[in-house]
Amino acid sequence: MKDIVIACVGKPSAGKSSFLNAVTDATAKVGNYPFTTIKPNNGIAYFPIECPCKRFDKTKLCAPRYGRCIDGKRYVPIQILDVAGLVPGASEGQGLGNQFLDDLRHANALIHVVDVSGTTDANGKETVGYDPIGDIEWLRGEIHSWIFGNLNKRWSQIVRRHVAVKASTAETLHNQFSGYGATLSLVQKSLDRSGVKEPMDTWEKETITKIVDAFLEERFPTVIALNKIDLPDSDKNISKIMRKYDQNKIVLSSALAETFLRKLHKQKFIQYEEGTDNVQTKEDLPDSDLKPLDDKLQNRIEKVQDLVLYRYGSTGVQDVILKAVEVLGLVPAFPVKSLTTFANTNGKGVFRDCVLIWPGTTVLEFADIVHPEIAKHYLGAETIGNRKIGEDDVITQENNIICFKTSQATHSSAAGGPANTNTNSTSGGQTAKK
Ligand SMILES: Nc1nc2c(ncn2[C@@H]2O[C@H](COP(=O)(O)OP(=O)(O)O)[C@@H](O)[C@H]2O)c(=O)[nH]1
Ligand SMILES: [Mg+2]
Repeated sequence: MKDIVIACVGKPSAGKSSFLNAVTDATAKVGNYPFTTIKPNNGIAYFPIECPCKRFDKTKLCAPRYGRCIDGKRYVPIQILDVAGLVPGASEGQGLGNQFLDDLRHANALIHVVDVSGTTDANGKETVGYDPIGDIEWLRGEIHSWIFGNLNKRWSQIVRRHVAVKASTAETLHNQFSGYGATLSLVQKSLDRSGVKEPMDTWEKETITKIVDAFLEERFPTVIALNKIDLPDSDKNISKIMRKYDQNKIVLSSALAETFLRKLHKQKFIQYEEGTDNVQTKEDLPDSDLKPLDDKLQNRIEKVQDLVLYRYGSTGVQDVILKAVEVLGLVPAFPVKSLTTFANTNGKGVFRDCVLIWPGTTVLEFADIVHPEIAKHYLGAETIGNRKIGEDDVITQENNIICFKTSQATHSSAAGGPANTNTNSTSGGQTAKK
């Protein structure tokens, strides 16, 4: 079992920490999360999805074990990691060097925070008129050099062993890449993507480069957050970058604006709905308990509205999280005890659990994610309308509310309460595995 981890990377002063603070300090009061280890540079962000409680007219009963649900909008927690210390030359040991790169092993996807305003240079020092377009290539290149270097320096040994043990290319590469958290199937996908078919002992440096390229694509799906859009030069830099890169992977953001708005919301100066341009003050809501604004604060809010909210529709910070989960293709799945009440064993509310699972996860694999005991005693599974689903069926948005039948009582924590009947269905934890 593995938590979903999204890592914020980028040069110094791009806004990684600000971004992390902005997304993790949710105005939504959500205290609980399922993750086992929360390191100091970790935070929890909330990924909004449509909760099935709405569709089944049960919003009032919806009681997520983790995160929360507001009128059918469900906020599912995911881990965000602030990875500091990447400077030009990191792969050659500059700055924190490999220590930074080692952090990446835990990440499922990357958010590359780019200072699009041109006010910081390649090393993050203050400047004017810097062209940030190179920063995008640079980060990719830095990670590439790190992985390529590790492979290249032992290449002759790797090949000798490969030939001696008659391993497949994927097996040998898996040995080399498992340290980066890669499964055999991911390595196979990278190989397919690279198009390389020649035997390994004929590979040139260019072939290895190609392999590492493909591996990076598979292993580190990346969303580019063009940050600091509130600053004057951002506009022209944005259009330049948009022309060159896949617009599907680019999101515009202002971490500063988001932090500001969330703070004012918390202090009851404004009503602010995250992910929207919807800001309301005492003037808009005279009967509310909002505090009145002085001129200075009023001006600052108007500036954020003019420079960010009205121009871009939102601060973009929540869109970055949405996009990161989207590139991973994660599917929300709901293990339930009953397909009529959607409750779990102890009866405390409905749709208690929502698990983000990898695309391609089968019903039986999901059973194991929810609890290994369920997979062990697995008899079958059903979805809405008591429709039977096969153990090898892939879970999609269409069959993601699942009731498992087991041959004997599963562990009480797996069942969400004491399990003492012969045929058991189960709901449980909040982790996914790849
Ligand atoms: N104008 C503006 N400044 C920002 C934004 N995000 C971060 N900053 C500022 O950029 C500087 C560096 O931010 P920080 O989060 O520490 O960067 P990190 O080194 O990547 O973690 C700080 O002074 C932030 O206030 C933004 O969206 N707009
Ligand atoms: Mg920082």
